[in-house]
Amino acid sequence: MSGFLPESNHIRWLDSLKQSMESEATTMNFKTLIGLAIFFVTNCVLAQSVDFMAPKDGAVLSSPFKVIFAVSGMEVSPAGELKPNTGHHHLLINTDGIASGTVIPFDDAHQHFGKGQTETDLSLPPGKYKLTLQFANGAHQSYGSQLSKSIQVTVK
Ligand SMILES: [Cu+2]
Repeated sequence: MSGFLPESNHIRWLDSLKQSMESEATTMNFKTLIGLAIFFVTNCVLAQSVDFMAPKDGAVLSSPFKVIFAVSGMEVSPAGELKPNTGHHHLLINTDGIASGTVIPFDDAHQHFGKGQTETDLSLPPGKYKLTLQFANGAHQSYGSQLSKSIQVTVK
């Protein structure tokens, strides 16, 4: 019988091998989970977006009404200065967001908040409107669709 492990030892060896494989799998899963957690936390912290604090999408309003802007992952700064990760809000009325890098027009459909304002009182005749927030840099160059958000409102 020399050269062979006694049967009980052989089983114990298989068991310990199985256990070490299982614990390795657990370690791998744990590492994957930690990696995913770090990925999501980092992404949330660094995520850049704009949103309307008011009005709500689909709101029915009386004119004038207050529009409140919010931005995440960027700092609000007056126009004129070109600093990374800063910019100012724009409110676009019944028009689409502006492609990244394009200067936002100065007209009735594109209001600039170049002093760094984060809210405004908007007066509009009765009707349905698409309101779009567009964040842009100190030279009014759009940050594109990632920093744009549209809602629909009805003015009574
Ligand atoms: Cu501007």
